[in-house]
Amino acid sequence: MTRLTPSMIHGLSDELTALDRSLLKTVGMDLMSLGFRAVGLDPAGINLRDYRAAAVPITSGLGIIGGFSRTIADTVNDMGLPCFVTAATDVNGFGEAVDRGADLVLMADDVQYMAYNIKAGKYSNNSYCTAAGYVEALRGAAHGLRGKPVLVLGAGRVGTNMVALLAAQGAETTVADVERAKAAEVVARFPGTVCAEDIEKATAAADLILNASPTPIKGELIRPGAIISTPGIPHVYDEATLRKATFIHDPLAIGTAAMVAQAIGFSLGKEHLLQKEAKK
Ligand code: 2YJ
Repeated sequence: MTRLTPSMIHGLSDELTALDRSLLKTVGMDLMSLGFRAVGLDPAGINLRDYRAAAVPITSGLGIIGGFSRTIADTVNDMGLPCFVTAATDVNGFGEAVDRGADLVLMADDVQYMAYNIKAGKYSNNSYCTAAGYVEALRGAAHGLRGKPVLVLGAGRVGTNMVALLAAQGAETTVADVERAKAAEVVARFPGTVCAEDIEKATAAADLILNASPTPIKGELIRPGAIISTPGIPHVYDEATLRKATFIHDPLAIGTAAMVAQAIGFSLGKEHLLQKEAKK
């Protein structure tokens, strides 16, 4: 995940209702359902009001990003899980979260963004959950991925997790990275996936794209009617490009929703697992 800036975060809290509405329309799920389904859990029958979460501001490294913890807490609340921002930061803030009865603690430094389930003693990781959230969103928007060609741009941590998830779902995956060796390494790990010979040609031919690279796709390369599920930041397109394709993007909420879902899942029994065959 690229380090977010206050301007990337500004306004996200006010857009959560619009995000839920747009997700329902494009992927057929709201943010809460998307997060749970992304990590293989059935959102039905999970009462998030039974839990409490805390977002702890972390000052280490490059320090606090204005609005980061508040936006996380608003996102978690939007999912139906009560979440507060601790007044204290860092280790002291973690102590405050425990003292105030939090079950989950969300916190990020410059390297790691995690949701820690205190009772289970396990944490969910942002790279995997971001990949899972955006693959699930693409699956919803495309009405299934089995047997369908999908292009993954970027063979970093998020891209690699996407390829693994697509392989498990039986998609026909092509991987592209400006560092071809990185793409080749991922392809070697997941038999059946292939490396793009020419990134621009592969992009122009793709109907389903997961963009886990730090570069927005050139507007002129986007095929009309394509579905582009893109955690990558920056994500900047002109109006004409936005009309040409379906874009699924949010700088923070989708990854956070999947992290929260996975962290809650550490406390849930097997009866909450989605039936495998239900995943087209
Ligand atoms: O608490 C704060 O306000 C800050 N310490 C938040 C820092 C947010 N961290 C990032 O944006 C990192 N790039 C996260 C890397 C996650 C890797 N998947």
